[in-house]
Amino acid sequence: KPRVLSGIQPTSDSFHLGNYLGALRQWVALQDVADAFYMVVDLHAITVEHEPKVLHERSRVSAAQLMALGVDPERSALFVQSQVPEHPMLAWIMGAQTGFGEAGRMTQFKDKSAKQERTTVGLFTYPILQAADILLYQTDQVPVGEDQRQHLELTRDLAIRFNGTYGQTFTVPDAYIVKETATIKDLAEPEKKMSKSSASPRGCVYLLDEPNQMRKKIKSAVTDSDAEVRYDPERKPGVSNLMNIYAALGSTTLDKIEAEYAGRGYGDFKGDLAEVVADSLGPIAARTKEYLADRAELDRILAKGAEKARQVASRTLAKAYKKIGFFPPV
Ligand code: AQP
Repeated sequence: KPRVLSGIQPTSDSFHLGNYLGALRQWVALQDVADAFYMVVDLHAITVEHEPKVLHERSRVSAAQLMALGVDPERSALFVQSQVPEHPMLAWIMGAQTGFGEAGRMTQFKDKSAKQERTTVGLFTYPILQAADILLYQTDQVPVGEDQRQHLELTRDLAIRFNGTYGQTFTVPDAYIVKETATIKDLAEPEKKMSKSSASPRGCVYLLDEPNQMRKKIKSAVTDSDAEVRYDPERKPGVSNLMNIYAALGSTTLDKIEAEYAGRGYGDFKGDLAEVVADSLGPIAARTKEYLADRAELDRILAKGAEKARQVASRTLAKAYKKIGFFPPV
């Protein structure tokens, strides 16, 4: 079975439709065919401003949401990153393999630091920690959205470089990106990716939104003036984004959608999509709440996941320590 690993930041109260279609849906599906490790990456979340109590709670809510979406802790290791100390330990080693200029080329750092008043070194070295996250598990495939492609390339480069210098140590991972849903766009500004930090809250459908809120956001999505449901991401980014969402959630194809709504305008199309979105995502909030009702049990599940993760992570770390000339971790 291939080894799969991915992570998500607990930086908001709810994940959104972009997280779901770009990554989380694949997490759930891959459990059937892979040996999966999924984590809530709280170490990454502290690279931007945060409130400790809120972070702590969001890590739990994030884990509960993942379970509500179908991540099964019996089959996959589900854990919180900070409970596995091997992550920052390997990150230090990987940092020593990374060129300063190489790290400086990461576009996510440029984008995110431009939005911050105060930029931390942690935000700069974020992709190096991410490389360590992935390499610790001898990961074959990393299900992520398109915005993570550059970080995956860096991870591959670092693995190849380390293996070349010190001898075979890490599996070189591949990004697992589903083309059709690789970048879900903001509903209010369809030239940008859907994001929690989007300017307009109307542009982002949260998984924990009330179904009516979801419907409203879909119905008020920005489209264009030619009233034709046709796939053309260049010229019709708004409509094309909605079509991608429809195809993914409604298990249909772009061609079928075009045929179905030919000559009918946007009203019918948006109305139907609003129902598809509300039906698919609506039940997640209640299921999340159920998992949150027993916090002690949730914490136990996460601790068990961390134990399972450490068994693999500690083996890889010991190997890397030996290769680089360190004494073994005790
Ligand atoms: N719009 C998107 N389309 C497809 N995939 C997306 N992902 C994020 N946005 C989209 C994927 O979701 C996973 C988790 O991402 P993260 O924890 O790094 O969250 P993020 O990138 O911080 O999410 P946001 O909303 O984009 O946050 P901000 O506003 O802080 O930048 C990843 O696999 C990511 O590719």
